Amino acid sequence: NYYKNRELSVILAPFSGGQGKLGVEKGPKYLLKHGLQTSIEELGWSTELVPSMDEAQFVGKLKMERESANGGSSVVTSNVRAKRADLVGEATKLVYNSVSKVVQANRFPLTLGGDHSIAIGTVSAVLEKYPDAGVLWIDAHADINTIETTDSGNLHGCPVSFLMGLNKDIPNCPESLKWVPSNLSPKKIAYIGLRDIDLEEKKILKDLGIAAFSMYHVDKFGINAVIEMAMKAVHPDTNGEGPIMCSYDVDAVDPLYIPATGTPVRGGLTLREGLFLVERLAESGNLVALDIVECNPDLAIHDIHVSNTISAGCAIARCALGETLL
Ligand code: 5AB
Ligand code: MN
Ligand code: MN
Ligand code: MN
Repeated sequence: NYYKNRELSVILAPFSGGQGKLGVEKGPKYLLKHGLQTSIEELGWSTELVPSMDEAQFVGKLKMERESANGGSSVVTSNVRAKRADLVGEATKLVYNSVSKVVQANRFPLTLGGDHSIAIGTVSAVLEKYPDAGVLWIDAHADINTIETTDSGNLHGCPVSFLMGLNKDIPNCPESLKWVPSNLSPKKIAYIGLRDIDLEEKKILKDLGIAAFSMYHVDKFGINAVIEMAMKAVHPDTNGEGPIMCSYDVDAVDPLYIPATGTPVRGGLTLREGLFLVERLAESGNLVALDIVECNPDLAIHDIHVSNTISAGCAIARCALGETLL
């Protein structure tokens, strides 16, 4: 069991530059306001808060960037298609620094996003501490677009390609992201929840032989079989045993339960399936790190959408940390 001393750091990653909708930077604040830290302490963890970056500073930069784009004078700041790569590089490096300190001190990093680009920082820091760790990417999307294949240019759709170093040989790969150690092997990631994959992403998943469990597999085999197949896929020699990091995009869960998110896709996990996944990881005793990303309270149409989304986000954290284990 990797976290028997039950010391945890809540790392705040209030960054929204990996996509175009403001509001996702408010995720950490809302999750904390809902009592996340106290409820984790009630589960027997000692906790601390780690603010990895200055939220207002990044929001300011994003707004400036938007105005200059609207002004039309300097629309093209670089000749790559990745949007705001400078800010994403800066923010993810800050997240990386915070997560590195936390894992090196043998504490459990719970990182609250922000958009999913921040996983560039979390996963690379966790893999430096646990080189053998498998990554479970819970998401409706594969997030493996390269800077060449991305249609939207949004880097929250690209973190896995950076973690694997797939952009290294592409000319004009943004300087700002060259710090990424790219220490994730295609053999060490498994997806659960997929249902909106771009055509070129599909080709990458196939070519690299990546374990990808879509909603089709969840329906066909059931969520317990899928999580066990995923654990075995990342730890084939030890029958699924070994350190696991979970990067949890809340859009994996159906928007019926989690509506306030930037890229909702219908036909997702039920709330129970979404919680069972992390309960199963808690039970395994192998979980070494967790991200919860893409809660955007500003996208809610009704107040009830905010509380549904935020309470589900908190429940994911609590279940992953052992709340429902007897
Ligand atoms: B998320 C899309 N594949 O590249 C793209 O929410 C969506 O972190 C990416 O999973 C969704 O823009 C990114 C169309
Ligand atoms: Mn997603
Ligand atoms: Mn799409
Ligand atoms: Mn994602």
